[in-house]
Amino acid sequence: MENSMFCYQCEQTFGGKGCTKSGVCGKTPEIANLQDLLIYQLKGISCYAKPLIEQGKIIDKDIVKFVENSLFTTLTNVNFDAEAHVKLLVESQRIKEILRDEAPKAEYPAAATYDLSGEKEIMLKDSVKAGIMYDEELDADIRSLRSTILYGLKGISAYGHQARFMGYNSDQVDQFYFLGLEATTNDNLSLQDMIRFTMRTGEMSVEVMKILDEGNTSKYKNPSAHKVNVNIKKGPFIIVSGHDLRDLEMLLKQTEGKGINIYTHGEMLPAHGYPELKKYKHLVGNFGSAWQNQQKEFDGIPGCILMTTNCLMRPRETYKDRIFTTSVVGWDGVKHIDTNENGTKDFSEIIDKALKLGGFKENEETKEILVGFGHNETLSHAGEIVNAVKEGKISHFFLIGGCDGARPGRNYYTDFAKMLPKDCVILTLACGKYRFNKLDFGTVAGLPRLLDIGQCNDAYSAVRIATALADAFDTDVNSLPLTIVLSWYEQKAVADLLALLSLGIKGIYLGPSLPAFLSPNVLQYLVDTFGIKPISTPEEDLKSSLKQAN
Ligand code: SF4
Ligand code: SF3
Repeated sequence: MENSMFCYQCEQTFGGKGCTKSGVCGKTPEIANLQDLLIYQLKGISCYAKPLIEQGKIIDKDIVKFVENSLFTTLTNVNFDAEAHVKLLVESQRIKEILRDEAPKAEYPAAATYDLSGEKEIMLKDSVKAGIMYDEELDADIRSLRSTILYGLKGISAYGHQARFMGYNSDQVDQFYFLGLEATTNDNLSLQDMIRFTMRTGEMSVEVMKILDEGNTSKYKNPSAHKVNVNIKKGPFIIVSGHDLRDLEMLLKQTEGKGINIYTHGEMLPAHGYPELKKYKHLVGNFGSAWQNQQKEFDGIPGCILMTTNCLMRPRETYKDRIFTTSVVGWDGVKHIDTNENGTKDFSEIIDKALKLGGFKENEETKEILVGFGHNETLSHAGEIVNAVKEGKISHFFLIGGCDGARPGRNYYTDFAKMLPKDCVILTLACGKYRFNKLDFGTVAGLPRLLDIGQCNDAYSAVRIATALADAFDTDVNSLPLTIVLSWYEQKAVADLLALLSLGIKGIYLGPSLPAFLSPNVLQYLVDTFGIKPISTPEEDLKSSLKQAN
């Protein structure tokens, strides 16, 4: 038993069905099983929290934070450190007991009444009953919706964590962690109830992205167009990966005047658009490409890497001593930078290491790409865009966004972008953009044809842009000449997809493959209700999206 596991939460799941011996992502059965048990504990905590919320009680923010951090810890490519999981598990029992004492006396599900042992061996044994497939009798569609809600919540927790670190949160979302988790263990809920909870998860995803946008744009001001060098510069350096802008800001402050160049990596690229971040002269450029190439790109580099969120892959020995993690990210044996009591971080160790490593020896020729087209910047061109559409200069908008990944089928997104007629505008977000963001798409009606909206959480920005355009054309988002082509990999993309569905957005193309956790009936429901289309070939999908618009 100890060497078996079951996980099907991400797109690269083994055989398109489930990882059972070890994770394709590098997750061991030990980590996978500890994660199952941690989720089980969160469900138990939520069973006690729910009646308290119904009585009008506000759940302590430290408990909310714990649930949020724990959910985020179990998101794909975040934490691979067994000890970090054991610590969270021990804390989960303490919290469960507090809420158990406060909650009204009643019958509670097994996840609530279960008491965790403090020993890892017993935790691992007990984790069997926390497995996704443990209850063989469970209706396949209910299991599917429970998983969908849980993965949506994981995505939400990542955004919630990022916002909270800046001092922003939504009480509604905070409460929903408990209500959503409780729903995933509540045998009395019907399929209809579960569908309602799934849509509610989407609404909460919109809400958390909105709060995060508020945090990012109030702290770092609205992104504006900015050219970013994607080649390297001579000198010591630190590469910052992940999504967390506040980590980047703290590091920029602490490296000022020290002769260290800071590069963004992966999902940190949009940081260059924010005025309060791009003002730092030593934020010199963007390094590498999307997450799945990190082992090759970081191999033996003469500098350091800071991972602020996902996606972390198994570090090769050639850079294991120079990659650092922070927040909920972790890998057994990799240096972790903790948060101080006052919420700040001390980056001196990574700074010293970067200086010691000496950095790149030569400058490469500058090559620039354009970022910074969040809702504010893009909509500052709304008048021109609307006129260009009316004059027939722009025929169609394509939002090609989402996660990147390792599978060869992902060339679809490159081919698709390349194939678009010259009078089409491409909006993009999240790390899937690396499939085409270094290509030159030129301009249309005086505007760049490729507009980089930002990170995956900036799906909120995309929604703002689409809604504003719909208003300008006096129509609704579904009637715009707009096609959404989503690539998914991990659970933030699940949260993003649910967000779009909860807003009633129809006809989304989804790929590169469909989630293994969608049962045939649940998938059919999504197809029937929202017209979700699995991607086929770029030629076919382009033809049908342009045809539909005419
Ligand atoms: Fe497999 Fe993805 Fe789960 Fe990793 S996160 S174990 S790759 S399904
Ligand atoms: Fe990428 Fe991991 Fe999803 Fe924010 S960094 S999108 S995959």
